[in-house]
Amino acid sequence: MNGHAFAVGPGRLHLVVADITALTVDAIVNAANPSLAGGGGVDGAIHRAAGPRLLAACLEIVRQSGPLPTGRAVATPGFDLPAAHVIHTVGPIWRGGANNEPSLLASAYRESLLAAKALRLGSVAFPAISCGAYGFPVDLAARTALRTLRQGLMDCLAQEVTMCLFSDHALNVWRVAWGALPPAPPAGD
Ligand code: AR6
Repeated sequence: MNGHAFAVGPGRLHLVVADITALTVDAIVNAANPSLAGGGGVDGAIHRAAGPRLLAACLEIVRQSGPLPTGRAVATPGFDLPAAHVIHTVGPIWRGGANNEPSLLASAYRESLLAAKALRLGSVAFPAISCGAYGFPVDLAARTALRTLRQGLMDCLAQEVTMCLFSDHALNVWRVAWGALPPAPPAGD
């Protein structure tokens, strides 16, 4: 698999090109919408690969708790996927950048890591949340996501975090963004 790995605190960040539905990790993250009823893009691919029990589990969550707000996350089993769990999150729709989009995107990553931590999972793979149908500029998404994932690794929310990109071009954008990330603030700040 084409990719890179970087040590972050006690953990590691991987940047890879892959179909996220094929990854053997404890959890894959789904870039869902608030209805959790499936959709296109990575959401559709995850539902197809997990089988119909995933939709039933998602609809039950929405029946009990209502639609999933943007920036929040919830976990289900992975059913027919190689990953044991799916963490569903909702990224922001890009509306020009003045509507809190970066902090909502950071929240989607952070809340997904917190959901993984609550289940004591070690390895989590993310797609490029909001970078498809939701139209988030990829370079800003990469910087926002990578800063949040770096902090999550330093906070020991997971041990192995994978950014699963869908093209060599995307991998390169994310690799450059990782290299250009400003240093992390010292612990305690
Ligand atoms: N593995 C990894 N990445 C993928 C895969 C895959 N199998 N398929 C697509 N991507 P999107 P969003 C990449 O549109 O922007 C859905 O309909 C894709 O190239 O899936 O958060 C939901 O139901 C892109 O870089 O998610 C929502 O309504 C990234 O995944 C809405 O779209 C995210 O693209 C969410 O939009």
